Amino acid sequence: MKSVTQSAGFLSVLVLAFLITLTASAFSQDQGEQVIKVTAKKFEYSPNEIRLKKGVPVVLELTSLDRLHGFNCPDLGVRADIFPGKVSRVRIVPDKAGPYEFHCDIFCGEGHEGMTGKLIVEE
Ligand SMILES: [Cu+2]
Repeated sequence: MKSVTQSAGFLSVLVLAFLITLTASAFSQDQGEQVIKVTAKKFEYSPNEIRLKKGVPVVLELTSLDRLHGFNCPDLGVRADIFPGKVSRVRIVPDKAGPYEFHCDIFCGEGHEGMTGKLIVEE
């Protein structure tokens, strides 16, 4: 009986060690990757001005509050579909400074043409 208790104890130590390893690796993957949440809805992005640092990777987490929209920043070579109730992740490592416009490239209604924002990359 005693050995059953001992092996159960040993097993829980193993499980615990495994969980700690998992948590640690998930944590280290996030290190250095800033996450910026962006929401899209007719006909605007929030925020519509995003400041980035040249050479510093960021992950945009895009989600829509109403319908399908697009996110397109041709100057930085970034584009994604933004679905309602879903998170689309895009990773950007801006390699040049400047203001770059992004816009919705999926027709979403009368204000679609004005659905724009700016990625400002600082040196
Ligand atoms: Cu649109």
